Amino acid sequence: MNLEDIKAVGNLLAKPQKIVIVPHKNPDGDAIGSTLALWHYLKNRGQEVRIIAPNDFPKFLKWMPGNEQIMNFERENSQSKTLIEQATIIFTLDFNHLGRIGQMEPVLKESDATFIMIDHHQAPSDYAQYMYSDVLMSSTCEMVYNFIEFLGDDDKITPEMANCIYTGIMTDTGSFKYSSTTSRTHTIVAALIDKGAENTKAHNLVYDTNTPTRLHLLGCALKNMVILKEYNTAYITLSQDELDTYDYQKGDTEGFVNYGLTLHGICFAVIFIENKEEGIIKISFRSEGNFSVNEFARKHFNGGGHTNAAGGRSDVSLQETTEYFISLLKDYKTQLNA
Ligand SMILES: [Mn+2]
Repeated sequence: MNLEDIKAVGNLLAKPQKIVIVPHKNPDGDAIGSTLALWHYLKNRGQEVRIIAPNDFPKFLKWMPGNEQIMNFERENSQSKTLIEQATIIFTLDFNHLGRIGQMEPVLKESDATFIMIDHHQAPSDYAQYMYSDVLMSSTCEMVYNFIEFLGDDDKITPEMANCIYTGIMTDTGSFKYSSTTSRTHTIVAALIDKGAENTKAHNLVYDTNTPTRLHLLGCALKNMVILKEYNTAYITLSQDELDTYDYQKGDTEGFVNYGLTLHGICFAVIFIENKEEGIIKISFRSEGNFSVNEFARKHFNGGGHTNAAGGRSDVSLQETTEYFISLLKDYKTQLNA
């Protein structure tokens, strides 16, 4: 964000506004952490502010301070619409394309509010008047920390905000191990602990919350894993029947895709998850090194994301989807063996 924009946003926030903060659909730790931290910050500045999420989010995130204030657009539809219609400022966090918010898209498109984007994904679209977009950032949470610092308010970061920002950085960096983790990330994390972030508690509450059925579902996923050695690729499938057998709850498959990358020599890992209700196959892509899953997902599976982590979808059956996927790999053989 350039100085001029920071000044302009600072001036906007100096006046009373009606603010709505929006994370992407199926919000993750970074989306919930960043929207909550910003919510606390703006509320403490005396602003009228609400977070409206496109849909529900996993239980292991429902301990973060203020989470009970998050509105669910699916469940509280008319109230959400009214708040968006009345908003003078809309912050969009952890996404950069209105297609990422599902049924909220047409409602946001109608709004005359000033849009402010804070996000670290590639190829932002141009709906926002003020854009803080940086693909080199570990997480939107790290950017919210910077944003508050830009406004000269890092001394106003409360323990509540510190816990939310810490959690989002932790989840988006795979506990500080992905290549997007910089010395600056660690400097911010150190500052957050000084400001009251409870690091051990955040880890326990997010990662040590398995249910027996989730571990059994993981077992099923790992058993289904197919390893394509010639492409250094591993993929997992989960059918709706399998999800039902293990009493699938929202968020249960989070992180499953990463297991493929723990295999020696594998640099491309994918999970295909059948969703009968939506009639789609949800896909997550992960890679190590230079192979861009963002480009792969954009080109073939109506998705996108980052170089090493992206999502996509398919409208054909699980079997047709994996067959199509395998047929694509031929063209990437050199890249995947680099
Ligand atoms: Mn993120």
